[in-house]
Amino acid sequence: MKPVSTVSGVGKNVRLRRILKDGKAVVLAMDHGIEHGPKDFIEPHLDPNVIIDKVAKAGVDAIMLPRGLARLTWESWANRIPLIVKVTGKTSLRPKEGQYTQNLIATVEDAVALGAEAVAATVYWGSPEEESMLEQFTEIAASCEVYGMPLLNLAYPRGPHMTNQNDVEIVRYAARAAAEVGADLIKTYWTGSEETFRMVVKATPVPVLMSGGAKTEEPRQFLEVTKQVMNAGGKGVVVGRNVFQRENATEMVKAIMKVVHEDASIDEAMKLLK
Ligand code: FBP
Repeated sequence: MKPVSTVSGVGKNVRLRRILKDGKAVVLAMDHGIEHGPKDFIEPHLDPNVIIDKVAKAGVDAIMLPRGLARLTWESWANRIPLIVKVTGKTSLRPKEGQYTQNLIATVEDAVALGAEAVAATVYWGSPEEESMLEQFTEIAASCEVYGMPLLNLAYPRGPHMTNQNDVEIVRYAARAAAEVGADLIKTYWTGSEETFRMVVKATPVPVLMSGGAKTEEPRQFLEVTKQVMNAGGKGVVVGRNVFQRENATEMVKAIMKVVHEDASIDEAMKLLK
């Protein structure tokens, strides 16, 4: 007997396929204006429309924005790049004690209203605020089920007691837990090697994307990590600073796309940056 699909289940699949067309994706993350402040952007990229246009030209698979930024920039991304609305956030201006949680800054309904293809929400797994973050995530997940909206969890292990948040056992615990509470996609930390990242992927029954991290000194270093993520069975990357802190953001995205979608060698991908 053919399995029966729910209407919202179909909606999730349709939207997911608009992002992960071949099962893989390169997503531009640009919530840094909230999370870190404008200091994260190089001068020519202070205008978000400039960077959105540059990554659209490279054919990036999706863009992750907070609600307000999505609203202000819609003419740059509409009909060019699938939108993921990040519905949780915090600033780095808060006191230290407040850094272990994120607040709701948009709703799933906002994402629907904006024409988004997915919603993203952070959980700081293991944080002193994990309890309330999980309640928040559960409510977001429930709304996503209603609207057929795929849900990406930024699965970030974090807490004052954590000495190494990139430790494979901690990262794979967070990624696995995220899948178990209903995430359709996971974005999590690089664990330092292909071998350990494979352990994360194996333990996680939904696609795992690597979270970019601070800009590497050379573009090649980021491409090398991306290559290892893909070799480990990862389904792509969600990257911010490694793209928008470089003037040649279009070429950088093209190079990352080449590794993710075409299994290109680093040398081949580097040719796009020459
Ligand atoms: P990057 O590729 O620049 O690391 O972006 C990923 C991201 O999760 C952003 O979505 C977010 O703004 C930032 O990192 C948060 O970083 P952190 O929590 O380490 O301050």
